[in-house]
This record gives sequence, structure tokens and C-alpha cells, in this order.
Amino acid sequence: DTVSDDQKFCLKEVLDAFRLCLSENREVYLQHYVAGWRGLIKFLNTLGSVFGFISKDAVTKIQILVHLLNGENGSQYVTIQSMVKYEQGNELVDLTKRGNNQESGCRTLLRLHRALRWLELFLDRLRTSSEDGKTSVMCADAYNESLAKYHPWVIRKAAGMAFCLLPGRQAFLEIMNVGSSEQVVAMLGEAIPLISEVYQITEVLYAQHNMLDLP
Ligand code: 1PZ
Repeated sequence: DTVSDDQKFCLKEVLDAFRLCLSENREVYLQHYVAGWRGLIKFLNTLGSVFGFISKDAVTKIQILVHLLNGENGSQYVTIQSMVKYEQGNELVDLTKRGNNQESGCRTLLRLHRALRWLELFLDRLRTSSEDGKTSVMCADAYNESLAKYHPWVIRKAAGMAFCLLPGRQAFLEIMNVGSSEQVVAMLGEAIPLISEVYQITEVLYAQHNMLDLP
């Protein structure tokens, strides 16, 4: 039925969202960025309750961005570029320590941005792995190379335990709802460069504004 179809994860949906993210002049539309994340969270939720603490944090962050997008200053949040300009120009970002702006769009998006790097690394490992590749190892390696350095020990530990409960490669590819393994691999080959480009544009923007370490 339509309700469960709507709930069902499909990699295509994530691919489309990240494709729509990029404007002609290489700005990143927040609305589609958020839609991409929504799709990913749907996927995470199919993996079971062990991943609930991860999905909960991601949902909270997405909600903060959605509120800003739909709020009275929503027109300032059309792209990540306009968000940065607006929040920085109006002193709405805590730059060195947490203060009055603990839920700024900039610091919130930075957390998702860092996770996007993990995703890129993980999906690329998945794409290039052999049939007997271990998803838990791919996931842990990608995590240690990216997000882990921003997380305290207790979260790294919890994440490490959750990774061990990931489904095997074959099951994993099936949940992506694309078709055969070959078709999933092909779609990953399309999705990863888009995710990578959105990541790079955001990374350069944040670097230019000295915002890569927002508290
Ligand atoms: C497919 C398996 C999924 C593995 C996901 C790998 C990422 C593990 C991340 C563990 C995050 C744990 C919960 C909360 C962490 C927060 O403290 C941090 C920093 O936020 P702050 O405390 O400063 O407000 N949050 C994050 O780092 C954002 C994490 C988002 C993770 C989204 C994963 C999406 C997975 C998509 C699956 C295809």
C-alpha cells in the first residue's frame, strides 16, 4: 500500500535528492540536502533498534534545519551558502564556545556534513567490495577515517558495537531496493560522486568561513 511504500527506503530517492542539491552556480539547496538525509534515516531505521541512538541524533538535527527553513527567516536558508552568510552576518553562530546559539543552522549542518564524509567512504567501500566483504569492517574503517575523531570514547564504543550488528553485504544491498547487486553497485557509482561533490562544496565553504570547528 501507499503508506508502506512511502516508508520504504530506496537508494534512488537519496540519489535524486543529492542530485537536486546542486544549483547551477554550485550552491547547495538545503531543502534537498535535508531530503537526502531523510532518505538515509529511513534506511537506518530498517536496520533495527540498535541504531536508534544514531537515527535519533540525526533526526533531531534535521528537525532543527527544517524549523529554520520553514521559519520566519526561511528565505535566508534556501542554500547552505545563504545560511552561512545570514547566520554569520547576524551573529547567530557560536564560533569558539557554546553560548546563545547552540542550535544554529551552521553548527547543526556541520555535524551532518561530517557524517556525509563517513557515508561517502562507506558507500565507496561497499561499491568496490567483493561478495564476501564484511559490512561491519567497511563501516568501522570508514568511521575511523572520518567521524570518529569528532566523537568521545563512549560514542565510538557504542558505534563500534552497533556496526557489528549490520547485515551482511548481500542483505545490505537488497535493503537498498534497487534490484540486483549489479544494479545497486551501478547506482552507488552514480550517487557517490554527487555526495562527494556536495561534501566538497560545503567543506570549502566552511573552511573559507573558519567554521570547520564550530562548538
Ligand atoms: C549503516 C550504519 C550506520 C552507521 C552510522 C555511522 C555513524 C555513527 C555515528 C554515531 C552517532 C551517535 C550519536 C550522536 C552523536 C552526536 O554527539 C554527534 C555530535 O553532535 P553534537 O553532540 O555536537 O550535537 N552527532 C553526529 O556526529 C551526527 C551523526 C549523524 C549520523 C547519521 C548517520 C546516518 C546513517 C545513514 C545510513 C546509511
